[in-house]
Amino acid sequence: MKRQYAYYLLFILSIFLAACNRSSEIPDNSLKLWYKQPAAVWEEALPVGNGRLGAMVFGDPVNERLQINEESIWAGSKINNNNPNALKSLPLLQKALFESRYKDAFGIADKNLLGTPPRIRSYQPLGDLLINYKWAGKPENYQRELNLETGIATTSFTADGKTYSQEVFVSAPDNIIVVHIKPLDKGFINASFTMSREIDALVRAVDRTTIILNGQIIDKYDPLSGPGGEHMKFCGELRLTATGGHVEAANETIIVSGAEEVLIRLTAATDYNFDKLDFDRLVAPSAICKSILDKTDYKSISELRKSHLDEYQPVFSRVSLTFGNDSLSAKPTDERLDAVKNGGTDNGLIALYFQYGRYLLMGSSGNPALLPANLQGIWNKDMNAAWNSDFHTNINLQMNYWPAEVCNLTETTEALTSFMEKLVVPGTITAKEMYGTDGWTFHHLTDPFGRTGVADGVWGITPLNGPWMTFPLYEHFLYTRDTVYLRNRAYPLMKGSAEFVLGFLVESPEGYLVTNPSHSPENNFKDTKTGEISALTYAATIDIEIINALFDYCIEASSILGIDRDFALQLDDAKKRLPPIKINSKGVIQEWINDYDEPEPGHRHMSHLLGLYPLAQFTPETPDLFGAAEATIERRLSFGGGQTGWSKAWMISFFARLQNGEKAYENVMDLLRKCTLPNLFDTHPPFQIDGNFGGTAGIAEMLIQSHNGVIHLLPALPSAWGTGEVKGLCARGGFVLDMKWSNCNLEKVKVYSEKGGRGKVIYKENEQEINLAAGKTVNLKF
Ligand code: FUC
Repeated sequence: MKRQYAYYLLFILSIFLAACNRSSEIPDNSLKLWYKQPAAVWEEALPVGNGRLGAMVFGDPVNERLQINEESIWAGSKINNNNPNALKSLPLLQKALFESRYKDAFGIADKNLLGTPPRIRSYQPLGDLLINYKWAGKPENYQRELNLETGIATTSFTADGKTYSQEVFVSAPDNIIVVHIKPLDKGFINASFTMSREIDALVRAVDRTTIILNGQIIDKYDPLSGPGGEHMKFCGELRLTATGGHVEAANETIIVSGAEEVLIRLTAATDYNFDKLDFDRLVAPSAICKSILDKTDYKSISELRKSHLDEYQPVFSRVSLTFGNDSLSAKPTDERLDAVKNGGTDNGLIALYFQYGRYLLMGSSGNPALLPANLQGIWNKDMNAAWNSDFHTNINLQMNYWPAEVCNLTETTEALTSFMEKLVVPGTITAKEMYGTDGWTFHHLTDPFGRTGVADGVWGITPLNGPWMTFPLYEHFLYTRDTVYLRNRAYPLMKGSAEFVLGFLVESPEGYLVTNPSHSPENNFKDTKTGEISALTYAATIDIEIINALFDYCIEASSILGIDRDFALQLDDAKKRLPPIKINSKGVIQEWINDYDEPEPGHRHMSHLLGLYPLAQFTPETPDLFGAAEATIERRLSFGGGQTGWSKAWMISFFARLQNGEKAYENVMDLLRKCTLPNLFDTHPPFQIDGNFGGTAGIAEMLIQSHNGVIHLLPALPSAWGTGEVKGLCARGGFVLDMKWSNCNLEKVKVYSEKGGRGKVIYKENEQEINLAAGKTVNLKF
């Protein structure tokens, strides 16, 4: 009997050990995008970036390609494109719009307000780094991955019986792209290395260690986008160190034979002068590259990797998110995505998508970025990119920064703040020249040269896009409680913006203070009385929501800072004279000043719902507007709304604010199913990064909300996320929270406050007050 018992125990023990063994064999890929084949097209390549430099790694073990970007390589030049006729035609245009004479209004606006010239030029790639590996046989046992925990893209394979690894990362502290190729056993590397660019550049291997790509964008004159000429200068420099073997240089190529290891350091620069928002012939891109690379000449790969990880990891690892076991991470990412597209569920993929959004924001807007994340973050392969890969300010640039604060990446907003500070200069000229006001503004897009006049067409007449873009700055204050930032940086911009609005508002026939001209981004309405279709109107609902928020923020800030009391009173008075937000005959939030028809009721923009998210003007405390906001979304969706990536991503946050976890989750799944490429980039065919950022922000919004003075825990938790844990999400008021839940019930909550402060925390119907001293943590029980 005893022996039987011992055998039984032994049996159990062996099963246990076998299980342990198996689980240690399954690699943890929960923070990896990984694939069994190289990228066949750009949309399958893996992005790496440090905010200033970016690369798309194809991971081809024979013909490797790294498509490279530097944030300031832009075609075009600095132009004041404010239409000189704007100011004198403004009264005529306003009159036409007040009198619903839309054809007249269009004619006046098209001729006199449209930018001169109306179009900008494109953000462009630096070029490619091309590596041609020579193996006797075909590489096998192939795998490539992007590890979000390290920010390193690794390709590994066996060739001629040896295992090789190629690592790529973009170091923020060293400001370079690093490529390290190494056999893991005693293999040798035979390969040639070169750089290339389709146009406007010359490449040469200067010696056995250095390849230089030198160029200058030559723009042709185009009446729509402005003067031609020799514009932005740029340079890319590559330095190669081979250990052992033989190295020679020929024309634009370096050829390495029989090396034990190859290390490439690559950087790029332009003659862009951020302070002037212009290229500057006093800046020498090649000298910048040289000085950056000189500093790393004596650094080994381990030192380079260490300094990269020391800077990258503490920021990335601030937030973790899991929904129980990520059992599917043993499958390649493209197969996981395909399974989801075929109707499967995969919470682990959602957590990966969430973290990928954080990774992409660090990679496109982290230090040392000068410019904010553009429509493609920093990653663009085209000389004429879709929408020029520009800074679109009628939803897209705003959406790029939605995850920044809540997802604990507050430093990524620095590039945005400083860009906005620069835009104030041309924006002040636009306010004065076009609208005759104080303050500053810009319209629906801009470029690094600071275009602030009207772009593209009359739908570009959105003078309140400047004010809208001040919100991320105030949000930065709300999350950090950094009053020095508020006083010196955010508030001056907000005040200038409010001054513009005050000067721009005019009295409408109904006696309201209104914006005129005005436009609900990219949507048209049909005037029920005249049957005419128009984009332009006065007092589109989005404008009222923007002004209410801007004035509230300014009033609050002036009281926190103890300044500008009279100005705050003036704003308060003006606020009282704005039109109310209306619910129309269909029971939805009315998008325009009157209850017009909608030629496109499923339009992708949902600008009049800014009040639901990201603003918090429609909440359960305003039940009518809250209900109408919900009806607005249902109506939009029933007509095919939310069809593009960013629009779908916005839906997630809308439903999160409506505290409808199931619908929010459905939209997360739709985002993955309908709007996501194999490398998890968001589509707006081809690719647009705002949907990635909007998706990440939306997932965070399902887990935590912190508007109107209350921190709301798990406000939109879907049943599919029954078990989970999140650490490091931020709440307004300067709090950082960890939460753990199972069976859809919150089990643990930890709140930390860096600066100290009070707050109210709600979970379901329960409410608790917190009052934390600086640096203190509290565990809450609900
Ligand atoms: C807005 C959207 C378009 C596109 C463009 C870059 O204008 O309406 O769909 O995303 O930005």
